[in-house]
Amino acid sequence: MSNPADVTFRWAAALIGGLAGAGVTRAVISPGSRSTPLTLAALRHPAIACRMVLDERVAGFHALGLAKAEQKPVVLIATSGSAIANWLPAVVEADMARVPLILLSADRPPELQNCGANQTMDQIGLFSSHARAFHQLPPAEEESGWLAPFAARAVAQSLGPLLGPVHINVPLREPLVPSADIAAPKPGAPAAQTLTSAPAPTPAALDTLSQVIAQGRGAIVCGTEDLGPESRAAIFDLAERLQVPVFADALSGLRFDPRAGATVLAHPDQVSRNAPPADWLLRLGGAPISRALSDWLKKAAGRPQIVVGSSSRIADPEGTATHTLTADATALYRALNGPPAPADWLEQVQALDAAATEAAERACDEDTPFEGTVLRRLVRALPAATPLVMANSLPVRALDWLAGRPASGIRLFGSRGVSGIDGTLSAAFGIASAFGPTVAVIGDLAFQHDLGALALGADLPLAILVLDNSGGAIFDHLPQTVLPEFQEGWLTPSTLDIAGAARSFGIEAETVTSNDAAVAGILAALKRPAASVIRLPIDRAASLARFRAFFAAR
Ligand SMILES: Cc1ncc(C[n+]2csc(CCOP(=O)(O)OP(=O)(O)O)c2C)c(N)n1
Repeated sequence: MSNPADVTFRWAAALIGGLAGAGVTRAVISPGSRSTPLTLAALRHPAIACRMVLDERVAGFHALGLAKAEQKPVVLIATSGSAIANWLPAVVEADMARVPLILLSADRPPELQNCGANQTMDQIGLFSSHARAFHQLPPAEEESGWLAPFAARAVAQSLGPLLGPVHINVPLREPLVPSADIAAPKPGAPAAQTLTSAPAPTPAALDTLSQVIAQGRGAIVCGTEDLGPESRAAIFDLAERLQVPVFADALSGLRFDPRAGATVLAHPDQVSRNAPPADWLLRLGGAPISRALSDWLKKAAGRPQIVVGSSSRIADPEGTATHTLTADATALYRALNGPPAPADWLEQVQALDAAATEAAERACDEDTPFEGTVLRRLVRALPAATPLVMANSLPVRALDWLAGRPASGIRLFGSRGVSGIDGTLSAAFGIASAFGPTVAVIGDLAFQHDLGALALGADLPLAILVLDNSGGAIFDHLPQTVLPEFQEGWLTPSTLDIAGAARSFGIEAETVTSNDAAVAGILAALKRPAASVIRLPIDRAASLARFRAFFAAR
């Protein structure tokens, strides 16, 4: 009779081999005892690159960053109990941002459930509606041939029709350590590949939409999703053909694309504060960050607003859509056509954009540390194709307000699924692991929130710029600022020694006192094989005054 630990190992290896056969190449693993067969099978699998990450919350976001960068599912493995509950923040982000993850949770076998066994809880359906599917495996058996096709189906579920996390709960019985001479897992037969693709627009839909965009002064509005280089090219062409402006969120990447022409506004947020409402709107790539832009969409309520998504989740938080469409974006923009808008429309909007550009240059022309200035200069200084990860809160908004349209060819990443300030560094390390030298820009509180991620910094080239404005400076821009309890309840400045904390993880860190020194520090950091932290202290009140002066400029 086979050694039961060997049966369990071969079972886990069949599962991991099935995932590999379906195209999975990365696993992010947190240490634990119950998960031993899964961990060992992944570590010994020839086609799976593994990274061990102690903190499961960090592991979840790290896998999220990797999966976003490589656009394919990444496996998470952890032990039973609270360990896997720490994946939840990354799982909800992956759900809303549509990022494929395979969650392999180790569990106790049925005989140890509901009897007070150590580190045991109900793990069934733990991720609720945030997982595209939940699968409960039986305890290991000799017959494991069905696990490979099962694993391939799980991978397929993570890839569509709506990309996202899939949870597989794996009960594992002791003994957990296989014989020393057990064979290494086989690569696994290649499974059918899952190709993702959105539907092509039907002629009827094209006909309806072409009629909508044939009348008046329209605009294209791109949200925070990066639709990829092909779609971007199709959007540029469409805007040229129709002679309409493109209001593109910074995270969409359109403003950083060297092919962006003069239809792509440099300062869509500022322009939308002053522009008259458009006659029709074509909205794509999710919702934009800018509140002013969202208000501008509301001003055009009642006029045709076409919202396009690549999946059934259509973003229309303003509730002003008149038409929604799920279609392949590139195919749609290539096929749409109509007469050009009246000539004075684009000129009028471009004049507002030129004024906004002048105002932005004025707001950023001195070297006193300021979020806007350092970001405006950074996005122009980074080498083309550098990944730039923007933390939520003020960093991503300051970029949207003041980066302009540098067309520098850098690649933007954000975390706008649920817009948390958590896990930013963990995900940025994932992006650095996939792409090499990467920059992350983050506020002091978001930095503190993800301190544990710094443990990943020893061999991953991440240049971290901390905009240290002594607390949650975003709240200065919100109505809460008038509250007498503002400092205590919202700003919540921290006493963390940011550079010291980084150094305690063995990471090089320095504090700089000018925007240019921060940019130079990041450029130098990009050449190092490990993480570095550059901290730029910023005076909150002065920063707020500069933002306000910019918004007030006409
Ligand atoms: C996980 C999570 N917790 C809380 C919030 C609410 N929140 C939004 S911004 C913010 C402050 C962030 O401060 P910091 O990172 O220093 O950036 P700053 O606004 O100062 O640039 C908080 C607590 C959130 N978005 N996500």
